[in-house]
Formats: sequence, structure tokens, C-alpha cells
Amino acid sequence: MITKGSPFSLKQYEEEGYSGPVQGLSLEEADRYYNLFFDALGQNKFAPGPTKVPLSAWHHKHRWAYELATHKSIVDAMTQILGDDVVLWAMHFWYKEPGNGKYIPWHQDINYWPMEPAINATAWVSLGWSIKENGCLRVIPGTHRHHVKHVSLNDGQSTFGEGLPADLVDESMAVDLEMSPGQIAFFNEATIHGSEMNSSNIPRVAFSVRYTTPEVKFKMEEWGGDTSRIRTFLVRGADRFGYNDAIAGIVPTE
Ligand SMILES: O=C(O)CCC(=O)C(=O)O
Repeated sequence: MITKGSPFSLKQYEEEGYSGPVQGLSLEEADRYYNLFFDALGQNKFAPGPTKVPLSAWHHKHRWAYELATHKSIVDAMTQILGDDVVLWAMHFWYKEPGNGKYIPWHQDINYWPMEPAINATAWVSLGWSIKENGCLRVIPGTHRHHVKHVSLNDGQSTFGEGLPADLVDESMAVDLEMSPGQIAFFNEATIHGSEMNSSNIPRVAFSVRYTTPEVKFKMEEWGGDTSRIRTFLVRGADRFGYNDAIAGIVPTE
């Protein structure tokens, strides 16, 4: 069910591991960024198709993507979750063109990331419509308190090679986060989430931005020193630690 959206709830975020949908962007803003997304793909938005364009870290190279990643409604919620000092460290577009037959398996993000300590808040923003038929984001409330190790999935339909063991996920508790353009859901580094394939003719255009605090150190050696996807941008407050100075990002000018 698509709701009008409610205010961001820190209580729900802390108790259930997620909050939303929240109406974060206006319809005009969502429409503008939706168009910029398809322009950047080099596609006509009325004929959306598969892409081979890498979808990570556009905020490193497009000014509009940086502005989107640091939209006031996202950063305001991040300061409620993380405190006054907030660091943007990643962005990824989650695009499923009509008929995309791949699903995103149940997973906990923290299994992938080189952070010490593991503190992250994600904003998942729908630029178009996200509904069950095109594979909306799904979360399992209350699963953010325990970390579970991923296993190999051996499933060609899965977007990732690894995910959570099926017997440890109670899918009957899943919440479908259906969203209209400009709505946002927030979840943490351990909340179990995933999504189904897009069985409709409506593209699912959404992105995640990830925030943390300056006291978190990125162990880049575990990523082979690759900074193409991880760079830190102090968006509000101060950094009194300097742990990630070597991977500080530069805000794109255009
Ligand atoms: O977009 C999806 O369906 C999954 C998103 C996701 O895994 C994430 O933002 O961490």
C-alpha cells in the first residue's frame, strides 16, 4: 500500500531498524532527478531498458547527484540518527528496468563493508514508483540487532552471489515499502532487506545513500585500496578524528 508518507520516526528506526516512507523530495524534485538519471544513462525515459553503465558513486562526478545525496531531508534525518557530525560515504542507484528478472536476496549490508566500528544509516530514495509489481524494497522489522553471516547462494537469478541463509529469514514478517516519487525509507547497517524482480512495465528508479560518523574508520586495505566507490564527505558538523583524510572526496563542480 502506498501511503502519503509520515515524518521520520527515530523511535521506529531504533526499535524496528527502519523508518518510512517519508515524503523527502517534492514531486518536482523527484521528477527533475528522474530525468537526470535517464539522461546520465543515455536513455529515453519513455523507453527504459537495461544498462551497462556502472551505477555507483555518481556523487563523485555529477554535481546534481551530490546535491541529491545531500538533500536537506536526508541530512536532517541523518543528524537525528547519527548526531551532529555526519559523513556521506557511498551512493548507488538501484535501477530495475521493466521485466528485469533478477531479485536482490535478503541480506545485511554490514557483511560487505570495511567499517570499524560498524555504524551506518542508509536512505533509500524512490525517484519514480516503487510498488510490489516492480520489486519495491522489502525489510524485515526488528532484525537489526543481530549480525548473521552471509552464505553463497548459487542462484543465477540473484543480483548478489551471497546473501542470508533462507532458514534464518522469516519472510512472513517482511514489510513491502511501496513508495511514490520522492519518498524515502531509512534503515541501518544490519536491517535485513531485499527485493523481488521487476515483473511490470514500470521501471524502478531508486538510489541509496549511506552515512556514518567521523569516528568510523574505513579499512580501505580490505577493499584493495579501491576508492572508486568509497570516499568520505563531511556534510555537517566537524571531524575531530581525521581517520579518513586520505579518502576525502571532492565535491564535483558540475
Ligand atoms: O534496492 C533494493 O532492492 C536493495 C537496496 C539495497 O540492498 C541497499 O540499499 O542496501
